[in-house]
Amino acid sequence: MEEVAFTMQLRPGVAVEYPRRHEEIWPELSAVLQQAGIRDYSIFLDEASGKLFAIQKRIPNHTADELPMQEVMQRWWAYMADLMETNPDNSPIVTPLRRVFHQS
Ligand code: RM4
Repeated sequence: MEEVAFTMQLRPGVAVEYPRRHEEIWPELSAVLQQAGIRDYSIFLDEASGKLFAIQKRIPNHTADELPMQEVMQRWWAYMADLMETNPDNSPIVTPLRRVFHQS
């Protein structure tokens, strides 16, 4: 399985609200992520900087590239836009990370 990692950025002062909203993640969003082939998805927070580190696995032939077209994804991004640095379409600004070490 492919594994990808990326960063996103929180706005100041939302380090309590961001995890709170994810504790109540919408079941329909979880289902869409699952259907797109995303597995083992974690997001970590660097409290000092508000930087989010996300890591996820993607099954072969995943459709993660089609997630931005999904209505529930767009609705979640609009809901989260007050907490995150975003693009004009409300999607979070994502910086892909390059793997520089791995040990299995
Ligand atoms: C994040 C952000 C990501 C989404 C996760 C579930 O806050 O919106 O795009 O994949 O939530």
